[in-house]
Amino acid sequence: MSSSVTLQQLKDELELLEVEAEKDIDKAKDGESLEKLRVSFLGKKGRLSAVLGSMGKLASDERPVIGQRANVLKSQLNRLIAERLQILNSKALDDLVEAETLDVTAPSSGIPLGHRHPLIATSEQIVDLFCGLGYKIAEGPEIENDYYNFTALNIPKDHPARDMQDTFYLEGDLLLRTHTSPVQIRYLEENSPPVRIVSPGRVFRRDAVDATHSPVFHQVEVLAIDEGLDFSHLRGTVMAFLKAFFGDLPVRFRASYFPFTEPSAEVDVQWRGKWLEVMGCGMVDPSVLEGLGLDPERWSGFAAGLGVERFCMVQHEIDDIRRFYTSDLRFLEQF
Ligand code: 2NL
Repeated sequence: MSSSVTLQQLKDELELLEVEAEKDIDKAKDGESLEKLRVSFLGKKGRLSAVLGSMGKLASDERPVIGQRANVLKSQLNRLIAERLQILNSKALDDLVEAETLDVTAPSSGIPLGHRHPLIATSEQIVDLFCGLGYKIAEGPEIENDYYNFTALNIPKDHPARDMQDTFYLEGDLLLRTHTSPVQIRYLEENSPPVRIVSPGRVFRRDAVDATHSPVFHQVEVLAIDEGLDFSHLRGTVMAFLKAFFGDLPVRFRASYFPFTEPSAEVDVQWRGKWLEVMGCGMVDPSVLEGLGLDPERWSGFAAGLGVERFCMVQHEIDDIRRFYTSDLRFLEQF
């Protein structure tokens, strides 16, 4: 009958419980199984509670013996569980560290490097060639006013370049520069001749986009002003530049017209059997010099301008100008 519980039986049960609990805790493989053990030994319906529950059936002087032992056992098992948990946790961390070791000697996958846009690379190449001839770089604003972009360059009021159809006008007399010539006008206001300057930059024209036209494109212009400059200096400079860029190709000058040069010429090179127009040039018109307060009887100059897109397309056999502006890495990474 359940009422017959002796002190010895409970002592034996506590001893057995201790031995089994210590063995099981020692064997536990993770926090979850430790928690199950804690519940089965020390929980409300666990084995230790069962011993304490039967204690009431002992004589009153025997109860404290079991009570004390049970309490000592409880804190002992709690401590063992905590210690075991700590060991398991640090072992789990060790396993993780072991599994995650980095091989610092493994070959790297490489850091992807960016590079210059092909257009900028071509522009710099052109600018460098003129720097080699003693030219200084001059740069200026992309937003210009009517005076620097047109009037100072002898571009008449009825010239098509001034038409709303051809120029991006902003507020007042501001506009997006249609060439880099205004940079050179600004430079001449600040510097007295002799000057030799090269001006690269973005320019803007109201063009419909197709394979050869873009409303934004890039120019390089050069300007030399000195005493005694004539067309032979212009021709010699252009020839030297084209030879350095394209190699020894046939070159021809065709008479042409620009409002700011007189005489003017367009220059073609024979590339793969076809004549290709690559730049425009001329002697600076005396009225442009006069407008800058320079005496045309003393000073003369020559100027030339080219489109960087055209040079870059020839250089790399690119057939569509839109490639430059769509930021397609499959295209750009080829350069
Ligand atoms: C072209 C033609 C040219 C100039 C640009 C210039 C600048 C000043 C004075 C006189 Cl400050 N001329 N620049 C002269 C002739 C031609 O460019 O086809 N460009 C893409």
